[in-house]
Amino acid sequence: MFPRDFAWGAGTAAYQIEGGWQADGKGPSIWDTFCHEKGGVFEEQNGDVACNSYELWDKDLECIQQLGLTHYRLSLSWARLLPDGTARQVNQKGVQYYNKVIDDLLACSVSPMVTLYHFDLPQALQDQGGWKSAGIASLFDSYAKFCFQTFGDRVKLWITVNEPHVCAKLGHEDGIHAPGLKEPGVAAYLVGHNMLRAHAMAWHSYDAFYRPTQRGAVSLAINSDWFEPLRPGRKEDIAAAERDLAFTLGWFAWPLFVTGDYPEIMRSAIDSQSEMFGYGGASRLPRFLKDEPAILGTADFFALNYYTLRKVKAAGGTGQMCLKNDRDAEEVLDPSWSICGVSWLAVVPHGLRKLLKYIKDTFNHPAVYITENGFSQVGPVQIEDVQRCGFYRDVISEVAKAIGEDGVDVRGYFAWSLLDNFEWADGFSVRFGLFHIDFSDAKLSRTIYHSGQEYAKMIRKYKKAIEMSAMYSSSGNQRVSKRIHGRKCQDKEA
Ligand code: PNW
Repeated sequence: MFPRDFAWGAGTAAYQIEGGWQADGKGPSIWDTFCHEKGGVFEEQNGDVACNSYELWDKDLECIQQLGLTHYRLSLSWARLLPDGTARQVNQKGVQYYNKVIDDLLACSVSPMVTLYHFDLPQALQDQGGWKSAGIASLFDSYAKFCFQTFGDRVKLWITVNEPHVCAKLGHEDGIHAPGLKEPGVAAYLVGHNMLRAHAMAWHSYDAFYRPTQRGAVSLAINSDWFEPLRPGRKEDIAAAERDLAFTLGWFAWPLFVTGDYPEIMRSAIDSQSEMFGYGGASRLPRFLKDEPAILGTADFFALNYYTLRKVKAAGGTGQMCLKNDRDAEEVLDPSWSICGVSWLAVVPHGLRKLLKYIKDTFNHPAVYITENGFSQVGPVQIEDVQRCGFYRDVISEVAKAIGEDGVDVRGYFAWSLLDNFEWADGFSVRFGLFHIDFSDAKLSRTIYHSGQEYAKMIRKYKKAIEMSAMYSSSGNQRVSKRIHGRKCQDKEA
């Protein structure tokens, strides 16, 4: 079912694994600040050391090889490369670190997929207004150009921003992610807007200056659940599920793939709520300006982070002007689904197939990379993680069906995550890794989970099948060429 050149990957993010938060001239990021101010993270934990991948990269590479990955998704720490966020000062030690990572991967025939921004804004830029300020887009563009220039000779798959929805909402509405702002109903839309503008500027820069020689592809990673009406016969539940999808996937996918603007359902819901609350002035959902770089068409592929499916019913206002109120949808977990680890993560692999089909039909059959999907563990560590083995088997078979039966152009699958790591506000209490790390042990040794072995087995099986088909077709080719040759000889003889 899986096409030749299918990407079998796993992902990580800089702040979640690297540690070395002050090493060799790295500047502070908003996650350093957020964790060091008490109260935001489980048991006051932080990513100061995390998996110490800054020093233990060789060990990570061994894990990658043990799985047999063809691709590895990592993110660059902006503040490790440009300590104050601007290209005025480049931290060469940071450049060296990522050069080594990229070169080592390529030497092992593993292709890097590189995310430029995975939640860790340089603190110096937050101090100037961060993602809420319009000027962030050109600062991001300069950083992106620096990265394309420095690493783009070897990196062919780029993600500009990871999960703008999560940064916007958790970081600026709920205040449970860095920078910890609680400005309901307003800041998140502004942040999402500036992330799209920043992404589009970087894409246009790549397109104009780097694509001609580097020939890579650039996208933005959108996280979305699949949403279904709780009571499929009820109009209000159907409408609530549509709204939920528009406010999650549509928020970013519509501008990139459909109209260059936000979904109409989203704008009208926000504007009618503004009116209800007597919020004057411009729409809380900003507008894209005509004289700025176009947003439409600035994704070379669809990058999807999928975790779960949610059943949705009409909610009926929260009484406050906020995102939840604008969405007006209540999400319910089906009691028959098992929950894995974190409360929001129900195990529903078939939701991925449905979402993939929706993406194919709605966004004009794009090439899709599933840039994150995974299953977490909480509580006593189980190296023999039977349930997670089953999860990976099931979800990958759903991807196979999406490709084989629904004709979705899926180009790759990245398990989240290579390693147990710093799971943001949940600290180290939630484990997503294919490799276990004992964070209380100074060596931080990596031990493969059974699910890691299961994933490796699936990758081996795929590689074997590709090898066999190559052998078959090359022996076929030999026969064909012999035949041609034979005919030529006969022709000559004739
Ligand atoms: C994604 N939520 O984030 C991120 O890209 C990863 O860094 C993270 O480790 C992974 O998913 C697992 O959580 C999310 O609360 C963080 O709904 C929080 C949520 C969803 C995604």
